[in-house]
Amino acid sequence: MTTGHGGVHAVAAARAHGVSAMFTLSGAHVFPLYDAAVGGSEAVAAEGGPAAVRASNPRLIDVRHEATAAFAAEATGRLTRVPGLAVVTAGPGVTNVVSPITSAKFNGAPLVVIGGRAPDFRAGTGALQELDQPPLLAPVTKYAGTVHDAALIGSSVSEAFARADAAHRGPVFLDIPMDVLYRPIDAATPVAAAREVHLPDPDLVDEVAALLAGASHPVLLLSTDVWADGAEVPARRFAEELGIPVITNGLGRGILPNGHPLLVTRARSTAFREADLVIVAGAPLDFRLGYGVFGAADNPVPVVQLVDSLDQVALHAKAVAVSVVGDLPITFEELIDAWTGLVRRPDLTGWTERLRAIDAAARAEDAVLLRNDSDPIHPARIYGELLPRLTDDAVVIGDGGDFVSFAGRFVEPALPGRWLDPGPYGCLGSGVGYAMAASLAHPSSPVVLLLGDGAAGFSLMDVDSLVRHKMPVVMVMGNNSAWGLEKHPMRLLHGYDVIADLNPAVRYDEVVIALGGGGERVTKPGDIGAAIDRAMASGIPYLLDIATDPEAMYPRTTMGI
Ligand SMILES: Cc1ncc(C[n+]2csc(CCOP(=O)(O)OP(=O)(O)O)c2C)c(N)n1
Ligand SMILES: [Mg+2]
Repeated sequence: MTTGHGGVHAVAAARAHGVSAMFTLSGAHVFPLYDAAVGGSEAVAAEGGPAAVRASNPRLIDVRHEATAAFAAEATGRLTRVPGLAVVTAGPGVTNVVSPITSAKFNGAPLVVIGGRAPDFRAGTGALQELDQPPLLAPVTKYAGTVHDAALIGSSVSEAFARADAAHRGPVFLDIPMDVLYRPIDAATPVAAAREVHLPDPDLVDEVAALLAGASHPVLLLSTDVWADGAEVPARRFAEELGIPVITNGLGRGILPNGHPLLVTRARSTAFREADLVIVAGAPLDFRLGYGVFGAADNPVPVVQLVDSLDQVALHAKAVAVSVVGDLPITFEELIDAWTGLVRRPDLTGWTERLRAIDAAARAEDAVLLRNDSDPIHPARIYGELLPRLTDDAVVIGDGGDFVSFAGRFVEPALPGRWLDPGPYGCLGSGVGYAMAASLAHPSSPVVLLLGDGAAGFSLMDVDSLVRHKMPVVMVMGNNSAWGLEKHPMRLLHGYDVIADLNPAVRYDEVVIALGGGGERVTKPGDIGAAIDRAMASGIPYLLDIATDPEAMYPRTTMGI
């Protein structure tokens, strides 16, 4: 039994689901949630202040823009595989988190957002910030609703976490009217039920094995949901049993660590063009995967999809031969069994070696770019200096356009769950929130945030939050004084560009210093390495504002349309 106002019941439910942080920005509509997080006024009085009682409760992480709070909660779900929690005040607090909630939807990230709401007893009379919020969030959540009964707060919040964490993972929004949230009540203490198990259809698993038996040029793509579903170990074992070449993307990066003999990410276009079977595990068949068309458009390569839930099956991709729906760890285990049971198992050595050679050649070309000595600095040189300084446990986060696209090409993580990009929704401004989540999830690992100068403008004020919460994020900015990933495409489409230039005189490093962090501006390629060393050794949020060549654009093959 739990006794107290609604905040106590909501926090008890969050705790039952393993939540250890509440990302938020203050608002009176949600004070009871803070009160519960610090243990109530008696505990605060006994402990001599709220800071002292934080340790045994979900830690309150307060920020300067609600978007940062919700991005941090989204990234917590992605990195830790425990749903993240953001709490925002009524009205503008809620409307400020529509973009991060949508990102969570696109990323299959387990996220619960609790919003304040004007009191029910004032409904329709014009109370401050009164807005019917769930209809705004309904299209971008798995569920959006209002809790009108104080007795149901605990069970509703518990249900919200269970829904967010069920396949296919995603965001859930609840708002609680202020009078309901403040009402004291006794209710059963929520318990988190075990996740439901979804077994793949064994006949479909056999069909995949049969397709593999007949394929001489198969390719396996490992993506975000392989990590999200906790399938990284069986997925790697499956790849190694088959000797199948592997490409990774999203949070699937690192499942096969850099240097693994089956990892042929840099031979991706040849692999997809010449494949006779493509197995896509844990990713939608969207623009990043050519909408599921590999090989010749009029005679595409058969595709196998391994997904965690029925709504992930691509209905638009005509080349899909089999879609296996089920928990991905079980699916991979059963595929290993089916494969080892085959009478004839094709030898993939020649095919894998061919792709490895192409991958190695591409990396050798990269090595030249990474040493680029041009002045102004080419963005690739920044990665040339950064890569040897990244430890295996480093978390690398990208927020920007072209500068971050280079990262996608050059940074090959050594461990899974250590790479965060914005995902297919492509929302700039997620970086500082994502970095907060990484600092909490991996407090002893370096957290490196790669920032475009344009992207930085969305959230740089929240470096103040990094400083206050002692999160020593290393920010590496590729500053081309432009919205590069718009400037170059506009030139391509229109022959000129407009409103794509940013002010080259802005000192982003000084902004960070003013907020209590450290920073410096770098203009010479030879100075980058030592500056990264200083940033990593500083122990504080530190921004390297590295002036790069505005003309150095990322060689893009798709604009995502
Ligand atoms: C919220 C949001 N607004 C606008 C865009 C469109 N957009 C995509 S990339 C980009 C340019 C990013 O510039 P910057 O961060 O400086 O990186 P650069 O391409 O210059 O390396 C813009 C404006 C977006 N993706 N998200
Ligand atoms: Mg830029």
